[in-house]
Amino acid sequence: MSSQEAQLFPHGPDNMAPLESILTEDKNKFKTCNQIGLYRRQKLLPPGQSPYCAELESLSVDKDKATLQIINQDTKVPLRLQIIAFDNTFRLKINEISPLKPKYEVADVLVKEPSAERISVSQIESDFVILENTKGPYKLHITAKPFSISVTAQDKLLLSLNSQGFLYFESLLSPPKSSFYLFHKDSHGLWNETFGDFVDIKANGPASVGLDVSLHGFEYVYGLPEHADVHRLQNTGDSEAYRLYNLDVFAYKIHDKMGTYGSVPLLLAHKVLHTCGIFWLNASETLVEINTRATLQAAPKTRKQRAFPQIDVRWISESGIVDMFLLLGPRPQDVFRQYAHLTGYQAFPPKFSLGYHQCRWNYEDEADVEAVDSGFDEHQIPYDVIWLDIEHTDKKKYFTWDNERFPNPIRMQEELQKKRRKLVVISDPHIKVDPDYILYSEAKDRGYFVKDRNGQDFEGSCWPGTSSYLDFTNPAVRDWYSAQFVLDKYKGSTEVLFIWNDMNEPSVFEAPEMTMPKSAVHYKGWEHRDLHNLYGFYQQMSTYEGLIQRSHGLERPFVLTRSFFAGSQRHGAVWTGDNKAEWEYLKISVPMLLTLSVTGISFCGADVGGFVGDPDPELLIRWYQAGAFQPFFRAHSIQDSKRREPWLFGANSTALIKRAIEERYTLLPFWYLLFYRAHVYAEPVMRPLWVEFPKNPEIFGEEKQYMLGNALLVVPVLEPGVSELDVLFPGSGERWYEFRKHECIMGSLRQKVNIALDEIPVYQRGGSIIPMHTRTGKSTGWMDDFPYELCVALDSKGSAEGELFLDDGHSFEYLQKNMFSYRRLVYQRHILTCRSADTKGKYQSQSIVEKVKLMGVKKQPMEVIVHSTGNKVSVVFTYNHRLSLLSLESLSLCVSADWEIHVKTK
Ligand code: NBV
Repeated sequence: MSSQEAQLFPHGPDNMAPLESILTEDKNKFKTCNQIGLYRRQKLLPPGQSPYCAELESLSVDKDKATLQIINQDTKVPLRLQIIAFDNTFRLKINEISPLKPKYEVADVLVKEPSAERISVSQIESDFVILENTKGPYKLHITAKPFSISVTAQDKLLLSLNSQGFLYFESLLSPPKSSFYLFHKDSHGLWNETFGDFVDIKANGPASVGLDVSLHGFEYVYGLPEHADVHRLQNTGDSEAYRLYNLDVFAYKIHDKMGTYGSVPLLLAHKVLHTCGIFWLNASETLVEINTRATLQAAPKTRKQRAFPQIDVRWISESGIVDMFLLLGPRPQDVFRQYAHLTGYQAFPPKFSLGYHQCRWNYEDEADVEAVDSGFDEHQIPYDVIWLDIEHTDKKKYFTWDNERFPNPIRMQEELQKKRRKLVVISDPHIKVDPDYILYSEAKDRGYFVKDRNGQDFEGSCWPGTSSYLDFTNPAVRDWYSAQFVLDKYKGSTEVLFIWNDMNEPSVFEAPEMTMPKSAVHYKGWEHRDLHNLYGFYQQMSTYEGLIQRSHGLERPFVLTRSFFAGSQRHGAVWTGDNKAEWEYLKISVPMLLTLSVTGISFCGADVGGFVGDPDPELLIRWYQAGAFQPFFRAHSIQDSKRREPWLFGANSTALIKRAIEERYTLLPFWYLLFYRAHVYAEPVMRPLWVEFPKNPEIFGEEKQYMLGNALLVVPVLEPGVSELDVLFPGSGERWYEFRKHECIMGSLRQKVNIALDEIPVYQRGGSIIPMHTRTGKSTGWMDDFPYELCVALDSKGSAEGELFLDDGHSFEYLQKNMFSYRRLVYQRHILTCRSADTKGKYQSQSIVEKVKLMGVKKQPMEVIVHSTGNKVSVVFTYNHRLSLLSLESLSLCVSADWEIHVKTK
């Protein structure tokens, strides 16, 4: 052990003596904006005095690209602006024309270079030019002096860029000759920057970039995860800017704009008739300021002055170039598609991963795993996955097992497999410095670790003690790491083992802000500062590829990551890290997940029960009830917490937790469909109300309740002692039906509803059909052939529609061999039909629809007749007048076949 290590781990790294120092909630470990040099530098820029001018004579427009030179009048440094257009999106790239050294450009986040549509000049004058994309209604007006760009839609101003004059571009310089300069106090943080005891030496000097965008007519902006904060982005005013810098923030403070584990530099703006997105493709430390204001403008007809809202957004990044995408919608769904087209769609999760996950730091040994596993059977609670945290390894050497605690991991997994359950184990990116550890020695020999600024392998401390960090930005390292997951390489693994990537911000103890020093050096010589926010993205990417290779491209992987970037949705799931077992953290989980969801990451969740601390039974029950209706559903707790398996809180709590988990399992067909639609159409699974009710301004700020797909309104109980909830039923003319009690409530009302501890307030939207299972099994694997129930909720016109997606639940055959069955369910004019939604599908399910519940059927039917396979059969039904509820039971209709149910009223 080195002396530094001895200090850090007085009892050896395994005993983790310094946990207290690592696991502090000391915010001073992290910077505030004013402690960030690049922010201070850019804040010196006076507003409204941009030194940049566009040289319109340099404009060249070939068929799919416009190029223009812009020049800084003070420094005379010329920049090149490139504009391309596609699918109501403009991409604006600004880079130096003849740089001394190139600046970092993000690779691998965009799924491909977008193929540009035709762009042309619609007008050019001495001081401005108007460009248009021949396919869309949007135009770009470029003003020469000072340089600014406005985007209009049907001649209405939508966005403007550099209208505040904050375009900023620091070109890379040669280092100053005198080393004295490198080390003397540098208050602007140009060549060095101090934070506490840490000094950041900047080999390339200042490199920051910035740009402002004003959103005209907008009052609501969202996005920019990850912050433990409300869904609607707040004015930053004179306070802290939103920081996008991936950090390991243990027990993060809530309502804070500091960076946490992941970053998606996508901001969404919404108003009644327009939604747009601004995607700032930059992976270095980024700060975003938001200022809402109102300008006085003359109303079009009356010419009366009225306040016109505007949001000014300012993007500030440490390095790289300006690469901005304007996603112009106009509907929320268009923006989701435009963004997914660039950064990828949600990976289609294997079905098991939509079930319930049981995690703890740590399940101690094989006997513990077995006991917990059988606990679920004893209490007849469904669950799919048990998780092993860092203690399962031999001295925190990932891909190994602690032989004493886990002498026979294969047998353990076989036992799980018999019950159709899975195992997830952790695999962190830090690799123990230990020449006898094959992963370490091989990576070292191949030069696969991130280097320090002197060219040596970077060494930092983490769970195993001194560690080096794999350089996942190098494709060869990613390939090599992927290959470690192959079954004969990863000893003790089987095909039911899946992966959890933690600590991949990356977390480095005793380092500035507990992360990798920015001066560390990656593949091709890029500094860590250039790509910091991409580190976790790349690890998950490589893990995902590894699991694909392991199954020879046949099976869909499951990989959970803590750190993420734009595009991480392609590789699996994300969770919100180390929350606390407190009501406030349950409450904040909803807006945090909504924000992730609208920025492409549909498969997201928060630790159920809260990671740090011990929840009381009420909090735990309410958390299970909330978690069952959130996309990734995993209970997890810290090492020194009390055990928390669902049956440890008394019979009543067990029953309620069990019921919440069962609710999740009955709704699996619906979850599966929502994930399929996220995967194919980029529709968020969990949706803020503004996405479903984009024309109702009164709900644009709502974040306690949300929608699952377009059909279920979820109102989780987020406070203790609640017996009554104030529920907002959105949409005038909408009908809502209590999910289990079928009572109908009209939209556009706020209504008080009584809520007992055993109730989860969930409402089905009139006009929707929700597919469910009629009962639950031990795990999702037992439920494939279970019968279905269709919940048909009629709208005011007496119609409803829905879908059902079926495949084997785990392979890529739905994609490669059309082995899927995509069914469309429509209720119209008293007939429910089940037809194919995609005739390419070849999958034949054995399952049947056993029950159909129709809510909102105004009259008692005379007869109900089923038409299937050429037969017509009259079926038994019950009708409840008070609830207008028609129930059909004991049906036997094949889900993959075409059939009709006729409800005869006269
Ligand atoms: O691996 C241990 C934990 C893990 O349980 C947790 O979920 C992660 O967010 N990990 C962080 C490292 C230590 C946290 C204090």
